[in-house]
Amino acid sequence: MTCNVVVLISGSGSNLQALIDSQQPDNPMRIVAVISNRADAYGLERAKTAGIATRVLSHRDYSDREAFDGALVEAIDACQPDLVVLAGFMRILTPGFVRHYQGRLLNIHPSLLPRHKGLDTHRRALEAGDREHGCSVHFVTEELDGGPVAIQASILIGAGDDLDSLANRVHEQEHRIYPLAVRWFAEGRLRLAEQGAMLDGHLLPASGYCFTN
Ligand code: NHR
Ligand code: GAR
Repeated sequence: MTCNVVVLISGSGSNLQALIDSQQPDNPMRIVAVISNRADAYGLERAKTAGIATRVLSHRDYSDREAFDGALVEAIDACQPDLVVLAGFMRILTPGFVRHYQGRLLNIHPSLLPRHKGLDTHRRALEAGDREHGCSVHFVTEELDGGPVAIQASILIGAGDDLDSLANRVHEQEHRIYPLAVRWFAEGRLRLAEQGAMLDGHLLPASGYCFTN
């Protein structure tokens, strides 16, 4: 009844750390491996410190996205995970990869989806004059940052907020909602249905389960 999780990272891995810290006896989630597409990702050190197996697969060693994703699938499936978690993973995944893990692939995105899909979200929220910003955990589908949202956390943008403060405040929320979403999935409470994300047998709204701050 443990839920084996493989985490994909590209960078600092603070979300990975939050997931590591959530591994408590009462949580059925267990991280079995961390895979990075960058050898210098600090998250690899975090995993090693926690005694978790690591692997580096550099996208530069492959001729195209299909080849990289094929190797990635092989590395992931060798761990037989129940769930694959993108935690600051910066490579867009091919439709074949996404289909292979349909319903068991989660991402955390630093915006209130469907606003600000893609990169550089904090800057875009500031430049748009948004009053609210935040982060979303969503099931990954073929549409980039477009899959059904499971949980969202919002914050109010203050007059004193700049890029740094905003990123920090959103990160704090990420570290709260990602472990929760993964736990819900591990407990069998959260799943992807044809109509969208479901929690405890009920269809969630398009914005997912919402925390406002
Ligand atoms: N793949 C699919 N198919 N669908 C999603 O929803 C995905 C995905 C892969 C990653 C994370 C996503 C985010 O939360 C994610 C969601 C990378 C890029 C990107 O443009 C965009 C969105 C996300 C992640 N990556 C560049 C690329 O060419 C590389 C950028 C870099 O290396 O810094 O892959 O924001
Ligand atoms: C997080 O803010 C995450 O939402 C974002 O990258 C950061 C990774 O931080 N993800 C994306 O932008 C995906 N394109 P971390 O490595 O410290 O978890």
